[in-house]
Amino acid sequence: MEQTMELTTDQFIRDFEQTFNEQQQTLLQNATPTELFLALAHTIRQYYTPMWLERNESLSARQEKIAYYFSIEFLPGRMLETNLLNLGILDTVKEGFTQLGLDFTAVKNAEHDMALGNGGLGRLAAAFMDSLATTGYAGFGNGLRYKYGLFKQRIVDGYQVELPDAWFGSLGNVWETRKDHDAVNVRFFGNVYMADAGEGKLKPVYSNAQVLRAVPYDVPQLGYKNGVVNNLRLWDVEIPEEYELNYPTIADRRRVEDITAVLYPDDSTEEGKKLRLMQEYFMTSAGLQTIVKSYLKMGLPLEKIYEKVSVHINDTHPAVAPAEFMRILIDDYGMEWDAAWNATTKVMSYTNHTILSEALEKWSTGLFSFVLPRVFQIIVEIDNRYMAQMGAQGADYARVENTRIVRNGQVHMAHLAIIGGHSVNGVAQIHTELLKEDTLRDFYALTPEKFNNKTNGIVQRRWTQIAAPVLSQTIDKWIGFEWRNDIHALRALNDVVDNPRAQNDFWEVKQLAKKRLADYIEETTGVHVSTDAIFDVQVKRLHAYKRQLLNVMHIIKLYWDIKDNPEGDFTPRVFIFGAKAAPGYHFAKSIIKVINELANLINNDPEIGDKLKVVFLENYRVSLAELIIPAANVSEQISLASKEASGTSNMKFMMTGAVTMATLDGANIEIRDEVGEENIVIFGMTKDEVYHHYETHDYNARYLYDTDPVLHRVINTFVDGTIPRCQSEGSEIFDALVTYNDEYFLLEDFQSYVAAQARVSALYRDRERWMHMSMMNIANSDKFTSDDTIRQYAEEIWHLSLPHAGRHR
Ligand code: 26Y
Repeated sequence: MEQTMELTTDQFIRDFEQTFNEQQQTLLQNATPTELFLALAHTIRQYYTPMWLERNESLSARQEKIAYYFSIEFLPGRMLETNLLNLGILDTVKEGFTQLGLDFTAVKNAEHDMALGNGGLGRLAAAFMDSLATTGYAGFGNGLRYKYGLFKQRIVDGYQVELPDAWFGSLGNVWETRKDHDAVNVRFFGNVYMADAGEGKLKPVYSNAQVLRAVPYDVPQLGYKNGVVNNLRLWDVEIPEEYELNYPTIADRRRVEDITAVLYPDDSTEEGKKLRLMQEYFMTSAGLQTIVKSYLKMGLPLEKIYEKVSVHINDTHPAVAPAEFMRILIDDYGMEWDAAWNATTKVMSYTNHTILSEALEKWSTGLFSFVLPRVFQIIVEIDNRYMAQMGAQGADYARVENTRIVRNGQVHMAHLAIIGGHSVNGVAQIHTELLKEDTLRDFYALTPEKFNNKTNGIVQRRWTQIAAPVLSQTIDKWIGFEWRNDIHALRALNDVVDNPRAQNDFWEVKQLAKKRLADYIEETTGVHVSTDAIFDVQVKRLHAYKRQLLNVMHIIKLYWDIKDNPEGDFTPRVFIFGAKAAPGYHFAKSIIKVINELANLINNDPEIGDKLKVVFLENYRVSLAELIIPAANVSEQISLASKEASGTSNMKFMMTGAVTMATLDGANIEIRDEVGEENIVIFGMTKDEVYHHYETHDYNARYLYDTDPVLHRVINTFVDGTIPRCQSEGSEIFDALVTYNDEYFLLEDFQSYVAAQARVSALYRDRERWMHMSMMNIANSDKFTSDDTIRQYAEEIWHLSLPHAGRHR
């Protein structure tokens, strides 16, 4: 049921002016956008605070079951417009600003992105927070309050340079509230032995442990027009007063503060070892401790905690949770092992986000037992009991051995998450199938009932109503407003995809978005791009498996086509890239350098002119995505089949009318199923073909390089001096592709990609056909709403009921 705040423009202006005067003590006209932003944010806080209090009261009065989403990343981006939209007062506030003669856009841009995440996984966690509040489910987030978010990327001489992202800087995070009374202690290091506690019981005694204080900061998560406010709890570290003497110097204190200082800027491989393990345990332990405490306040028996609490483990980073939960139940509250284990496995569930086994975290037993001695003992006990139980059931020995937690001197975190929980899910159909048949096949053979799929989703409100307001108005014009509250109503657009006037409207919308992006490109890079060209976009983390390099190879092919035949009939294209590379990922950084130098070469060649432009936009992040994605004609989703678990930007492009250039990977497959084969451009190997190569070892990149003259020339371009200033990067790429046999099969997919791109050019020239495709994508994008994804989590994994949301429901 829709419920918006009742707020007139006049009332808003009065509230805003009063808050501003109290805070800033200057004249509105003299205020900077940042000062105005702060005053506006505080005005909004006053609006939602009563709802927040009431939500907490009603949840505990009703003893509602709560799901806690544990994630080491949350990537909400800017919150101002989302909060206004969800309160139902975005238009009122914009109107108020107009009446006050203030520039709303400048104020909204003054908010720094909250970038406590690397990419897809963190953005998904933020989307789920929005959707939990919007659907009304009691779902709370639990993470870390990093002082520095994902690094800020600058491009200098074509190279990526990383700068710290001091996102809350000197202003603080305006949305958060510190909750001192919920602080808890977390222990690391030291020795643990078991002492007699009487009645035949043992209790752990710690010596020389380091005790740190975990202090929560709560960030409200507002539901869309329903009065619901959920909670995202982020933990910060402090030194407990009673231990201050242990940290006499500033350097000592710094080492402690390191635990919440930075988000690891890596989305693939393990890194940072000890500190990262400490981060993971810190947020997991602090979160679980407060969850148990607040459960006990209801006066219910601890053995039944699973009736009121679910804990979700987002990827392996919080996967210590089952062991830590056991520790709390047994050591802190005196529960017996069997009752504790029964409760733990019913509480815990886990999502896997990758089939790349190198991204499934493992810790050496030496490090783990040094940092977390008591938790390690518990893990060993869980592992022993698992072996014994499986043995007793007569399970296949090799399978059990492959699935155990402690093996070959390593602690396998995914195994702990699976054994210690009742559910494991992948994030797209193909990904879940691959987990079952490959990555986690032994687990699937032993406990098939735990496996399920939950295809990812996106907060569609952000990608239309906020990022694409003109598109949204045009949708209103053709099908009415209902889709804003019920996204499935968007399907009504299917009726007008061939209406010439509608096509014209949607064409104009895209042109406007392209103009907005073209202006930004000119401002930030100095490159002029024509909005008559196809805007062809690939934005995502830089990773070999995502194959930005395949895109580059196609661009090189086009470059030679034009050079060979400057007068030829050519469909102009602007290729737009945005991508951060993990600071230690050398190859990824080389690709960035090559893209930038190739861009220089092409953009400054008068013979090429407007036929071809290449742009690399630095510092890709959520707020930049909001500018780029609605302006795309073509969405590049070209990962090697089987490697991209799902992808989520593919869904955002689809919904704003881009046509997807796709391999049959991740959620691309489900996008094809929604829009139909004719409204997406598919190319490349299938996952079965890829796996066939793995099984037969028959792939020969050098043979392809030697025998295909086009490919030969394209690959030589990396090393023959055509692209200036990147000799070493060029030969690194050459070696990866030819000498080391092309791990991600770019050469094999190249011709099929080139042909698919030629199809795109031809389709774009047929405007009716193109607009049909584009509008079919918008019209059928409702399947990917994270509201529905989260409903499935809530019903099928967490078993939540839908509480009556808000005051007026
Ligand atoms: C181990 C550690 C260094 C690490 C840190 C971050 C490992 C993984 C990650 C992040 C992974 C990630 O973002 N995965 C993406 O998750 C999305 C949401 O499910 C998927 O759409 C996307 O395909 C997947 O790559």
